[in-house]
This record gives sequence, C-alpha cells and structure tokens, in this order.
Amino acid sequence: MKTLSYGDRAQFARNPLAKKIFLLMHEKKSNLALSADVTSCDTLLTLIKQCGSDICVLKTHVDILDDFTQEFSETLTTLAKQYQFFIFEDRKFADIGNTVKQQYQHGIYHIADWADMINAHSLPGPGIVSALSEIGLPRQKGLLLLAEMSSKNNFITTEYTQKTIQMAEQFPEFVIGFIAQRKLAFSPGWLYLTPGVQFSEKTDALGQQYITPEKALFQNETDIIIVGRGIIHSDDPAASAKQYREAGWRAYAKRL
Ligand code: S5P
Repeated sequence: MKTLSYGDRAQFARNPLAKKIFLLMHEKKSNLALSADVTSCDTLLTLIKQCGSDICVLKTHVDILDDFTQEFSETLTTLAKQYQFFIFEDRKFADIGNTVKQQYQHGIYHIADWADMINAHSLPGPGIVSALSEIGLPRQKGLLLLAEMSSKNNFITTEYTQKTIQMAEQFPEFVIGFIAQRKLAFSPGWLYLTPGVQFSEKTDALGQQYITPEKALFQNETDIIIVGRGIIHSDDPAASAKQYREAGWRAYAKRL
C-alpha cells in the first residue's frame, strides 16, 4: 500500500500547527530538523544562516545558551519566518501539571512566547498534557510526547510506549505527534520525529545510538529526522545540512 504524502496528511491533522508543518515539509521538500545544540547565541545564528533554507524545524535547547536574552528569542522568530521553519524547544517537560504550566510560560525563557512546539515525557500521566494545553492550545502551539528514546539501555518499555499513544489520543487537538524511533500507529495525522540520526550507525561515548536517515524515514517510516552533531560538528555545516536534507527526502520519496 502506498503511503500518503506529507501534503495529503495535512487534512488529517487536528492541530493547526501540525497542518502547517505537513504543508511546509511538502512545499519546502525538507524533512530535516536541525538540533542546534550550541552554547552561544551567535553560533546559533550562524548555524541558522548556514542551514535555515534546508530545514523544516529548528530544535533548540535554550537552557544551554550562555547568553540567552528575550531579544534573542524575538530574533529567532523573525529568522523562522524569513527562512521558513518551525521552532521546537526540546524542553522535555516531566513534572506535575501546575509546575510545567509555569515552566512553559515563566522563568528566564518564556518558552510559550516563541516556541511553536515543545515536548514532554508522558511519565507523569495526562495532567502534564492538560496543563501544557491550557497555555499552548489558545496560541496554536503543539506538543510532542516522548514515546521512545534513542539512548542505550533506556527504561522505556513497549507498554510505556503504547500507554503514551493512548494518552496522546485523549488530546488530539494539542498533541501533534511523537519523538520516536519508528512509526507507532496507523493514524496519518501524527508526526513522528526521530533523534539519534547520522549517516553511520554508531554510538557516542555517552550512550547515544544512531540510525541512518534511510532507516528512520524509509524502514521505520518516521517523518522528520533530527540531526545535531552530524551537522553542527561537521567541517561544513551548510553542506552537511544539504546532504541530510537530500538523503531524508530521497528516503521519504521511496515510500510514496
Ligand atoms: O531520545 C531522544 C530524544 C531527543 S529529543 N534522543 C535525543 O538525542 N534527543 C535529542 O536529540 C537530544 O537532546 C539532542 O538535542 C538531539 C540529538 O543530538 P545529536 O547530536 O546526537 O544528533
């Protein structure tokens, strides 16, 4: 059976942001997310200039930036419009509802003001999603649940993954998909974002495990590859981003 294109899947998404992501991927011909794990705002800006035209999503960890400011988050949103990508703050919320609601809006980062999407562990149960949706839903944001992880010997079981999917089904307006290593359910409206991607299937010294773009997008049928060090530690990040983008698109196109 042929797979639906990203463009066709937009109609199945219940969340307005998810629809826009599917359509952007289709139009821009990119299923690449850059994981911009750098510690200075200037380095992040340089990476955006080098890779922005090749990505559909910029994934940030703003809490590793030594010099984050509110103005910087405004610059990020301006660049997202200019280069046409969505911003995903990889905050991995994991607390009770009352706490995550404050972490999402307040503190130094004010994540809800500038990030299009965020992610959360399903471990605390449905309260975490209800709380985040109170802030995110009126602003047309989206949430990804961590259904699987790429790290070696992680504690996520098949049962945990299944329960995460069931939890997502209770919040179809706010949950846009999953962080996962493979497609987990039939519904074409979910997005699957896969971290731990590089051209060679290796591990790092701290338990990260890599699969190739082809394995993630073609064999495992996920939708977006998240690439960090494969691009940002290469000698030429712009050229590497192009290579991952092309490999990602080729692997997806084979499925159609
Ligand atoms: O299971 C996971 C989930 C995430 S979001 N494994 C991951 O590696 N990540 C994130 O993806 C991680 O926090 C990092 O920002 C990125 C992978 O970076 P790389 O340099 O290993 O490609």
